[in-house]
Amino acid sequence: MTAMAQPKAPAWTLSDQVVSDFIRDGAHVFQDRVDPAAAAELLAEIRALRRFDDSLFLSEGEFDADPQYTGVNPMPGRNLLERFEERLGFVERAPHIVEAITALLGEDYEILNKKVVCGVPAKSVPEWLRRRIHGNPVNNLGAYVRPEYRDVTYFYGIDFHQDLIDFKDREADFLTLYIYLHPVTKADAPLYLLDGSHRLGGSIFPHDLTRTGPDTWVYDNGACGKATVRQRILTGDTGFAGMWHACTLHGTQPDAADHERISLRYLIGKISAKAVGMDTVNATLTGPLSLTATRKDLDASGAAVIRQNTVLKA
Ligand SMILES: O=C(O)CCC(=O)C(=O)O
Repeated sequence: MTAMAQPKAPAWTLSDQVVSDFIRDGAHVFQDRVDPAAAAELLAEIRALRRFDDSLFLSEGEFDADPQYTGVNPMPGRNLLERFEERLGFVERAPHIVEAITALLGEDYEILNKKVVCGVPAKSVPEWLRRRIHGNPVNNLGAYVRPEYRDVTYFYGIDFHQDLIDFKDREADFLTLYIYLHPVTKADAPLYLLDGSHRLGGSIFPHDLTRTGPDTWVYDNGACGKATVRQRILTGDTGFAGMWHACTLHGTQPDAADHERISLRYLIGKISAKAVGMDTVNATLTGPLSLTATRKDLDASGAAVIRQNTVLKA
C-alpha cells in the first residue's frame, strides 16, 4: 500500500508573521531594514539644514513673554519631510514594508501623518529649560523651539504612552511605523516598547505601571484588567524599521549620547470597509478601542500639571 501524499501546509508569510506579532506583542520589528544608503543620504541632507544644538531654542525671556504649548508640532506647510517627498520611496515603497502594512490595514491604507523626530541630547538643551522640564512625563520641546524650526518634533524623552493619545474618539485602527536613520544604541534614546500592553485597549495617560523585574512591568488598566508586560528596547542599525499598534505602550528616555537621534515617524490608517488584519488583532483586545479622553497630565493651556515619569525607571 502506498502512503497518501499529505497536502503541503501553506508557507508562513511575512503577512502572517506581522498579524501574529501584533496579536501577541502589539508590535512587529522587521528583520530586513529599509535601504541603509538611502536612509544615510536623507539623514545627511536633514543634518545639512540646521544645527541640532541650543540654537534651536528660544531664550527663557522669549518663551515667558508668550508661552505657546499647542500648535508647535509639524503641520501641513510646516513639515521638513515635505521637501523630501520624492526621496521617501525607500520607506513607502519598500516591498516588505508595503506587504506588512497591507496585511494589517488592507491595500488602500492612508498615511495620516509623517515627520522627522529628533531626540535632543542634554548638551543641546539650555540649562534653564532642563530645569523647567525636569520630571515632566511628555518632554516634547516644541513649545520652546524657535518657530522656524517647528517643522520637526523634538523630544527630550517621553513617558510610556499610546499613540491613541492624540486621537480622542478615533478607533485604534492605525499603526505607527518608525525608522532609524542611523545606528541607535541604548544611549541614543531608543524606543522602549511594552510588549502585550495593547491587549488592555485604550487607557488614559499617564499609565499605571509598576516595575517588577529587569524587563517586566505590571500594567493596570483599571476595570479593563491588569497584565504583566515585557519591556523591549529597540536598538538597531541604519534603516531599522519597527511598527506598533495605537494602544501599545512605548516611550523614550532623554538622549544620553553627545549627538541627536533622528528618525522618521509615520502614522498609517485604515480606509478599507473590508475586514483586514487589524480587525483580527483588535478582536483580541479586552479594553476599549477608543477613548473620549486620552490624557489628564495637562492644564487648559497645555502646560504639564502632573510631574511623574515612569520610563526613567526602565
Ligand atoms: O522619538 C521619540 O523619542 C519618541 C517618539 C514617540 O514615542 C512618539 O512619537 O510617539
